[in-house]
Amino acid sequence: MKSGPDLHLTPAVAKALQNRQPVVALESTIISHGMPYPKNVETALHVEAAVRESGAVPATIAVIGGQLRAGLSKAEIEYLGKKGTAVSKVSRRDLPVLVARKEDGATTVAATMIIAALAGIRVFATGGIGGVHRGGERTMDISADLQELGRTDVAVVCAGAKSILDLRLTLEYLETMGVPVLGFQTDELPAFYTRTSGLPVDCRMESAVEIAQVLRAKWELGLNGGAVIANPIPKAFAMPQEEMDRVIKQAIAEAEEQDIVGKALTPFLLSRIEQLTQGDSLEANIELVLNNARLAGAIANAL
Ligand code: PSU
Ligand code: MN
Repeated sequence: MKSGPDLHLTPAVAKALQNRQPVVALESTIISHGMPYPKNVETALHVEAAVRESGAVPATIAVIGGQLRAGLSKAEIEYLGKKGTAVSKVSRRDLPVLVARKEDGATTVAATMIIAALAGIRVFATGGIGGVHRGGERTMDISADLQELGRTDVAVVCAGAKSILDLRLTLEYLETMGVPVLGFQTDELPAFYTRTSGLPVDCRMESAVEIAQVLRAKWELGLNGGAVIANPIPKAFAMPQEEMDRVIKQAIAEAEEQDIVGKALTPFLLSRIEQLTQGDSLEANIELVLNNARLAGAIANAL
């Protein structure tokens, strides 16, 4: 008996892939768990528009009724955004359960990469990736995103990672997994809200074409796995580092006090940071995702 994954593409995505036109994958946990309603829905639609303006087709990825979806309708994006954290957050380990039970889920970077790769999409834009949490050497809280980057052939355009994580350990883990970390017009890993982290990327890239050449070389060599394309937040929207350091410290302390662990930790920290900065961080978050969508579009075009 032969059976494939229950993968469903919208007609626009299917047509673009068939004609070898550029497609950019987008994740859905950022919609349900990463931002509050209604800004999350508004942003998801603006990000799709930004991908279209760059000449690529957007494919927002999620699990709906147990179906793996590449491309969502407006109504489906609205549904995930409105339901918020009541939707399951789906990483690699959660996918089979949702498929078997025919349930809905919002996909993390890891699960989005898996579905993108199944569909044949090679470029994916988001805000920030998961990583090794602070104290990870003790708690072993290491996002499944990092293992996925080590095995699944999708390039992830992001603004680095938030310093809710231990960025030094995150880079060490990516090195171990053989994941290139390419800085777009920067020598440093950006720290999401800020353009710098004090930590170097592996290699600075000047253009989308140069990035596409590295990706092509990687995959032609049979080196499985993804790449991190680190794109700093535009200067005009960067946040003051001292303020973010203070807010992140407080959010982490509260999570420890309340014993928040496992998959609930990252969403808890994200929402506390947003509350503690009175929404300023949300605006920065929106702008950096749009910026990443445009770069991903350019890379997909170049590929
Ligand atoms: N970091 C952000 N915004 C996000 C996430 C992380 O700045 O929305 C989401 C992404 O979906 C990412 C996931 O894949 O959280 C990582 O969760 P965890 O740390 O539980 O692996
Ligand atoms: Mn975790």
